[in-house]
Amino acid sequence: MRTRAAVALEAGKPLEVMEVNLEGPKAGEVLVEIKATGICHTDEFTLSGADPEGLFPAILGHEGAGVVLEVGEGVTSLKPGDHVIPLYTPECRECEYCLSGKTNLCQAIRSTQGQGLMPDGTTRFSMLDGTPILHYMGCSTFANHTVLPEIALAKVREDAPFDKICYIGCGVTTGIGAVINTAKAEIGCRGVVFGLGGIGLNVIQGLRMAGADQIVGVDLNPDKKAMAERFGMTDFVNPAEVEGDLVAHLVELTKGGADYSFDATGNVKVMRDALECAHKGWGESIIIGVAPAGAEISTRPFQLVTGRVWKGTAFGGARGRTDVPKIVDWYMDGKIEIDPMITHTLSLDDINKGFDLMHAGESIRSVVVF
Ligand code: NAD
Ligand code: AHE
Ligand code: ZN
Repeated sequence: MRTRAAVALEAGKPLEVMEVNLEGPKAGEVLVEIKATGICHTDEFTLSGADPEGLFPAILGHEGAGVVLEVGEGVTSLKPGDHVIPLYTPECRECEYCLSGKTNLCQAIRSTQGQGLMPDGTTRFSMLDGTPILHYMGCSTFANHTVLPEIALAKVREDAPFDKICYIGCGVTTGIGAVINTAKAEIGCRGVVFGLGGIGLNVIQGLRMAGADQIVGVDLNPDKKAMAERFGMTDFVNPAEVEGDLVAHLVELTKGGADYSFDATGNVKVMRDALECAHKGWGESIIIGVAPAGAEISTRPFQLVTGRVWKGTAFGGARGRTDVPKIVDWYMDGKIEIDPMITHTLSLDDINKGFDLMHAGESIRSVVVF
């Protein structure tokens, strides 16, 4: 079939919206009509050329929601008409990682996914002249139709609006999951969140759900303050306005340091500050941000010797097929909020405006509706 997609032809260039060829689903695969997709900073990171796994030409996008149109041979858990959210972290429930019970990082298809290919080592997308186009994070949601492995789709309820629940495909689950699954934050804790964008706001929302007493937000952009307060931030710190040392300021503000701190910027200097503002003896710092190729984190080992813990999280530690339908229920039941964070809704033709808004710091989430 043919479909319309925004294609990343090369790093650092705007996406090009065009008709592309899409082959039907092979065994174990599912054809999905994407109804809406968010634009995450990770899409921008890969498009910029900073991603060591970035390959071109590719169809980016990993924060989508849609409807199953067709299933390949052997697919048993989904049928045409089902509403689904694509999962860049699949859940096969069979690999060593899934069975460990210790991680959400299913490895069943990770190697081909990282090469922009389906599990059989081929791509379903091509240009009209036959040039192959690679998949991205196993999702490629910047296309009106895409093909995914069955294990990379969460089936969700049919009354949930696509243009909101697409955000659960990455930002919402990553932020809330970082608090609940990775930090396992407890009632009465103090949290510090660096970066109040599409992920950081969901960390704030997660901390509020967990019953945190203090939620400090740190961002260089003061325009992010109001939205963060709406989601539960109790104190705002703009590093550009702090006189003296930012870490010392945050330790004082939190009366000894954060029980849990989170980096949602992808900046390795910020990651260090996040670790070092964690409480001596027990504070945990969770890295969410994705750093460019070649970037490395550093700190004095003494920071860890004296009890701080450095951790990371992918997709908020969520097991997608199990947890994502529950998070959709939380949204539909009013336990979490999504709507105010979706600041812009765009057509596919205008997708590059979503990247411009992100660069300008004017959006939280832009969502493309097909
Ligand atoms: P975003 O662009 O919406 O937000 C980033 C925020 O960080 C902005 O508000 C910006 O002003 C702020 N910021 C930038 N530099 C800063 C600094 N030095 N100090 C304080 N604040 C600063 O991005 P997003 O979509 O929220 O993504 C955030 C990060 O999380 C990105 O690196 C993204 O790739 C990553 N991410 C990781 C996962 C995961 O599973 N680990 C999932 C999604 C996104
Ligand atoms: N490809 C990059 C790393 C990108 C990365 O860390 N991706 C996160 C999800 S970001 C979603 O917005 C992730 O899930 N990582 C785990 C994994 O297996 O990819 C690089 O540096 O090579
Ligand atoms: Zn993302």
